[in-house]
Amino acid sequence: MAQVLHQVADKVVNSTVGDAKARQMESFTIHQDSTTPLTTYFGTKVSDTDKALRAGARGPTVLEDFHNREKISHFDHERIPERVVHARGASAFGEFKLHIPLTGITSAKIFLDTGKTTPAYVRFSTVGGSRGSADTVRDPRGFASRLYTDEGNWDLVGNDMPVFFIQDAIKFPDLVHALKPEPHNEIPQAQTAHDNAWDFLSLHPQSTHMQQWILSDRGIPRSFRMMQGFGVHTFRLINAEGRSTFVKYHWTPHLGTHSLVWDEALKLNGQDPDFHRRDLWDAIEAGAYPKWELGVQLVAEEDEHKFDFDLLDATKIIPEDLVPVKNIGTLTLNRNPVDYFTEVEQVAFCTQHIVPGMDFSSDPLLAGRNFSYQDTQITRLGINFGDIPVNRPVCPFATNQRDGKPNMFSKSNRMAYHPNRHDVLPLTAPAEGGFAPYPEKVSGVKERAHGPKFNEFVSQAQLFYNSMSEVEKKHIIAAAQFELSKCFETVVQQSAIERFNLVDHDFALQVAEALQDVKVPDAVPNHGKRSEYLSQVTGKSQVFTAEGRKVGIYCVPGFDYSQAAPLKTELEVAGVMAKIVSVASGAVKASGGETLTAEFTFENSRSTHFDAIIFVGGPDEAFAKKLKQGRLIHAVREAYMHFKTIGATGNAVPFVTDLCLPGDFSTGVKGASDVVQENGVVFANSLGTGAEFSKKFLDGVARHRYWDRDVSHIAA
Ligand code: HDD
Repeated sequence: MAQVLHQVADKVVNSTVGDAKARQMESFTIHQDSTTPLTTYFGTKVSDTDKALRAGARGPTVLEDFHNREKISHFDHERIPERVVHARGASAFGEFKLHIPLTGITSAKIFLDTGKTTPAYVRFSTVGGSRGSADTVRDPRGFASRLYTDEGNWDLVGNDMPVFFIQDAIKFPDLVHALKPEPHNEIPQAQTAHDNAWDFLSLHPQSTHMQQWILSDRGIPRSFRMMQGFGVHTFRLINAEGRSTFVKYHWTPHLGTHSLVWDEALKLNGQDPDFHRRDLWDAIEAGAYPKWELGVQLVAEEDEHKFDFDLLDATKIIPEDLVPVKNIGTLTLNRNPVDYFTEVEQVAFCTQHIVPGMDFSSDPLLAGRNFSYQDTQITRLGINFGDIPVNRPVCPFATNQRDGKPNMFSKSNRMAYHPNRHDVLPLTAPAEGGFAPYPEKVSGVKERAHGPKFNEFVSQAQLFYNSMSEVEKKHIIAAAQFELSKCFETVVQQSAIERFNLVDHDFALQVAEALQDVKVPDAVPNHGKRSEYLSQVTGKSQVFTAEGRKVGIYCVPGFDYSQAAPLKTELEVAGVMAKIVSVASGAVKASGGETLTAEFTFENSRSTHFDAIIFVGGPDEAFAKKLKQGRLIHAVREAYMHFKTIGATGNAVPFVTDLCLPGDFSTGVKGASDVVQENGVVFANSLGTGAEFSKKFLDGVARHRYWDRDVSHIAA
């Protein structure tokens, strides 16, 4: 009988707590507390870590101090190269549950077994900025997901936009060199608003469609929790008989797909550069676990050529109007990492990590990625990056790969080759779960070329622009004006305007209003087609909910507890994170002596930290006067300008209505206890109608923004 040796068997802790990945990670976690004395790396107890060993109190420091040398030397090597792109990111663990099996489409068990809960991991990121750059810059967002399936890790390394700038991976170094800061002075950080970026983009017609996506509100998401994710490429699913179906993957957030406004994004870059990672962390800590549906667009092999675009072209979507997205499972993120460096910085995604029942298409962008990711992990982490806990599969695994640095596991198998005399690590046939590539028939001459449909660049850019609501179009125009106005060479502006003109003449004309030196060419036809699914304002699959939103309840000390406390509870019952904001953090006293705990202060936060704000009234005129301070006036005006819902109760009402709705409502509410909602300002003199107030306020929060505000109620 063959001697069966297991090469690397993970010590999965014998516990029922958490899923298989959590238990595996726990087995690699070092716990240190007050019972563990400080030692050197090699176990010698340390009695002083604050003063180096010296020859006399004022004498030279001696080399013999091994603790001093170990400490400084380790510190000197603490950093690893940051990711060349997507350097800034945040992650969470979670789980995936299938609810609709893809029977007959694939043999991948992850898509067949609805009874199974699969451990999951997602890293969200910006693309262009360095590790320490701000979160709310205009950029695509990475949405790199990993499912630790029973058949190996499946990495779907996508973005929050369904298309990409380029069609062929050979152009990726050029793209990144152009988008990164200018090489001579490394300015600007984490932005595409500079000459090289728009020079590259306007000289590459293939980026025309992606330009629309980054200029649109998609480029400044409200939250990682409110972003779609897309696999971008066309992949394949393979069934047990070896039949292939083309597939595009979509992650659709339960909280809807929502964005910041540009002014808010700019301010947040300074006020809270960690806005997105904090938002994800806080939501998970609060138990408000973000969820996404995994959707698939399936195209039969024989339908490959029935579209007017090429399925292998990553600058094209398959419009949902043509092929519906079928949601098949739910991803929930429910666990924050324990240690950022080991679990986020060292996660190594690879597009080539797929499992049996899946395969690639011949998309030339994907082919290059399948080389690049493995390659970059070697530079970042070393050849044994697969041994790092977050990268290890939870299914049994064993390879004949050996050595390399550092290598932490002793392998008892003495025959690291195949075949061998004891049949250690036998191969597995496809029927037994072994991976089998799809036997695609290929033929052709060796040439540097793409299919003819790759040469059409404008149609889907027009489709995107045409599908936007008026307010979204305004945002695209403003974004394009901002970006190009930061390009200092007219040739770059001119070239971009000419490209924009091919998308839509009116769009180009409006962008050009902010650029003195450009000439808009004559109009070219726009096909006028629209998609029902692309707008974040009117899109068919858009979700509007107050759940998961953050509301600031502004309580000046001496506030009326009976107005604030029930409101906080009602908001929380609706899934809102309701935060008290006051002059100082900690317990804030109400007029009756009761307290609420302030997590934010008027000075350490701004209205930008919240999706909506509420001002709570107090007992008398003296209290009402206290509201009239610069910081609070600014909060109201800023929230109003950012189209957010603003609430006011009791005698805080005139303070808010005077600022937001001068004229009609300057004296507050018409009927004493009526709840009024006027252009996103919700107010009630008395909270006898508390539930009605909460309902109207929550309806406003769910709407996301009151977009029509910029044309109405503007103070003269
Ligand atoms: Fe990439 C990282 C997404 C094209 C080369 N990419 C990276 C990450 C995401 C994407 C989300 C971060 C992974 C993480 O969180 O660790 N990349 C995309 C998408 C693309 C794409 C959606 C187009 C559809 N990428 C692309 C090409 C190449 C690369 C064409 C190279 C030819 N990408 C890399 C990389 C990175 C990376 C250099 C940097 C760090 C890493 O891989 O792990 O290899």
